[in-house]
Amino acid sequence: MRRQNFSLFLLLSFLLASLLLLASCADNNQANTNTTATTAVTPPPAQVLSIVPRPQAILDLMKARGEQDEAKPALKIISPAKDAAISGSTVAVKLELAGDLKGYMPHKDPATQKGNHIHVILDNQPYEAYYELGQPFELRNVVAGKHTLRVFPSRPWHESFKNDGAFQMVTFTVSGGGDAAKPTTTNSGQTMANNKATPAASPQAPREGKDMAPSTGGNIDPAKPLLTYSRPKGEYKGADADPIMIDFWLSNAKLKGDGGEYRVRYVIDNDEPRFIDKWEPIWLAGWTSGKHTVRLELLDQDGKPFDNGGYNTTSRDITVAK
Ligand SMILES: [Cu+2]
Repeated sequence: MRRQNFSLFLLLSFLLASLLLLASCADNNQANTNTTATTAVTPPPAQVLSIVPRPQAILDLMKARGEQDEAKPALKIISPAKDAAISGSTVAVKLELAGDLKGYMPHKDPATQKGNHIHVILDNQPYEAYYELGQPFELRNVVAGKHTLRVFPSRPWHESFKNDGAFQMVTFTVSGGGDAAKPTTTNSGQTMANNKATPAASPQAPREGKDMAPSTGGNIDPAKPLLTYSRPKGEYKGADADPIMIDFWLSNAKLKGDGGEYRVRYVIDNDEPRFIDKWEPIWLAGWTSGKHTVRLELLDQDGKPFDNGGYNTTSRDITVAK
């Protein structure tokens, strides 16, 4: 009995000592331990997006541009012609710009690499910027099949003009087009040259254009409501990353806040859906660095997605680097 008691006493003493030692260690390391625990447990800062007013930098730009933001540019698609049959993988886009321009003219300033431009959309791919209308814009590596082309004028900060006649759409067909197995590329006219059906008879100045990702047109009804996704797109850095503008073109439909029945639903990173009820750009602030997805959808009077050839629901990946 005595022996047992003594053993128990020793054991308890040892345990107590150990606990005290542990406690003092914990005390000494508390700052450390806490930091470690916090980083391990707490998720990265949540992204809380909020709508903010049009940025001052853009307001200043608009002021400097005089009255051209009140322009009513009217585009006409000269090429490809409506329902044109094109052989070969390169489609030359030619546009005519008219209307009440108030000084609006697409052109890239060599110094700033910015300027008014046209957004050119093949099928439902991200738009390409087209600056110098004096020469055609080449859609390269276009695959065989039916395609749609959508165009509308835009400002240097990529906000579209939304007047009647600004937006144009055409359907055309390509035969003997580009290689659908070819990955999306962005580079070099060099690769292009190999693709071209016709050998270059004479060297010509490099044209604006783009190797297009493989796609074909949706079965679209040009008379029905159509939501054309425009922005955001691509990479956003530094001051351009906050806020970021959402902008789109709306055909044959009026939003609720404009006296119609439709709504635009937008979903960022599969977060809770939000709505746009007036056809104008919105600016969202509060983005975290990294990849994000932006989805725009056109909803009918019952709040259901209104389909038109698969174009009225569009998701894009963007990258934010702050
Ligand atoms: Cu743009």
